[in-house]
Amino acid sequence: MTRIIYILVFFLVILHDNGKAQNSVQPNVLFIAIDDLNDWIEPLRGNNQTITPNLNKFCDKGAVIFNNAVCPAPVCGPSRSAILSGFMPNKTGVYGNGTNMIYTDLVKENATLPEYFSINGYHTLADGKIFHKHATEHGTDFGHWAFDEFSRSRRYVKDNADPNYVTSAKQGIIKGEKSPEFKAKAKLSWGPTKSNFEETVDYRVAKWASDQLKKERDKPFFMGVGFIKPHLPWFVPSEFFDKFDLETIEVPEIYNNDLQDILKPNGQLAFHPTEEYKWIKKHGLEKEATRAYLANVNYVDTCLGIVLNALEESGKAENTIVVIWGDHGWHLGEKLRYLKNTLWSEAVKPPFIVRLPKMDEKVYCPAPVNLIDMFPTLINLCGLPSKEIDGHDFSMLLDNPRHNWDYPGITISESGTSVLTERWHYIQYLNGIEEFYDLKNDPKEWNNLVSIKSYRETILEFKKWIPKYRVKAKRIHFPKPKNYVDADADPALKRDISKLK
Ligand SMILES: [Ca+2]
Ligand SMILES: [Ca+2]
Repeated sequence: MTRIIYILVFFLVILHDNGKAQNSVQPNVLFIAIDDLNDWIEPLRGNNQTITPNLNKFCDKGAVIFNNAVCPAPVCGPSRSAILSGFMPNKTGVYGNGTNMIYTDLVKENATLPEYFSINGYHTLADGKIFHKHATEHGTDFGHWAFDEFSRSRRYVKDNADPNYVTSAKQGIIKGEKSPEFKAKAKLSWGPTKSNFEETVDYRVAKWASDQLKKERDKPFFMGVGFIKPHLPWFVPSEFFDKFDLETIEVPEIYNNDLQDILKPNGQLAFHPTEEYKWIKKHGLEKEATRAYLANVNYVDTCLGIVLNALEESGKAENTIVVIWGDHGWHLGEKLRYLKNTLWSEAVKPPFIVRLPKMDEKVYCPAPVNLIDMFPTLINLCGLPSKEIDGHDFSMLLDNPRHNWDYPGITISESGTSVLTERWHYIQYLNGIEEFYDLKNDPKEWNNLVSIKSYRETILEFKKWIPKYRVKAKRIHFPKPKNYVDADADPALKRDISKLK
């Protein structure tokens, strides 16, 4: 009898607790993605010329800056697919931008992050790039299906580069001058726009978000704000370029022999300088490229400021969790390349900043959390039921940034896996090539230690984290639809969220 009473009391307590969770005010989530942003922001000190006053102000007021966070994959689509589905690339088979997660078995059955918030009583809304955009048989899949409300600022705005100043490798133009000499199969292009600030995409996304923040709702919200700069092309209004003096710009330090210690089994070099790197070098455009990226970072910080100020003015800041994340990093010459999609630190370490309403100081957390950890962490912080996904709840690190954290940061690409801790970085490619770096003594990863015997046992510990299997990628290519027709007719996009796990 006593036992039955105990059990009854136990269930009453549980019922009481659950009732409390539902009745207490759940926090809003402001989920801000910045495309292709590396550590060139003032809080991460990746480049001392960078100007990001709004990020600074935000961090100074109170935030945790994760200075060793990693992305689940080092390129847009796979990184965002993992973050938003909760499943690592080796489980879904999404390793490249050519694979749409909507057609994978796991995503067919499971709610994505915004859908999970929607199922659990939140109003979800977004503008800009949250999911990666894919062409489908029926039109464009913007990831719009995942939100209760989706705005399309991206659709109506063109980059509008000023032809007198544009630089483009593909078109063979440097500072407005066209020549076959200048042409290269390199993806870089930059220059000031003819549009003014208010006509640019990210400004419109920021304006949309600030308007939405003014609205009163009877439900808590999950709001996605997806900025697309500093993604290429680096076209932003001239006022952002003008803040950086080209003459005095310092370019990143490059070690010319950096690739010499990464060898194939036959002794040949595994990596070579890329077309982008060679093009920049050939035409002496290092300073121009550096300035263009800095200008784009300053531009996106300005747009971010509009949203963060609107949040303060709305009075909702005291009940809103803010996460600001980049989908992966970016090389600007390091390892003799530009762009992303490598397993080196430049590409696998994006900025990641979290503010809980109660925070009132700027702190750094060195734990190598993974952006995929946002899914379990946010649902925990908002009192949503737990879900079977990859990733680990890091909410204890928000209370104590030095709390134990047992996981290395794992990044999976088409070509291999990166396993990163605060101290060490191990990389293993599918072709068997390996790298190992001591980040304390060699933060630029210049000296590959993999063949040094004394590290053998440490390396073995890292090898344990390499995924045991990789689901094969299902690539379905469709031609780009005209006029950005929404892919709503695609059966995969008609999701009955009540049936999703
Ligand atoms: Ca990206
Ligand atoms: Ca090296």
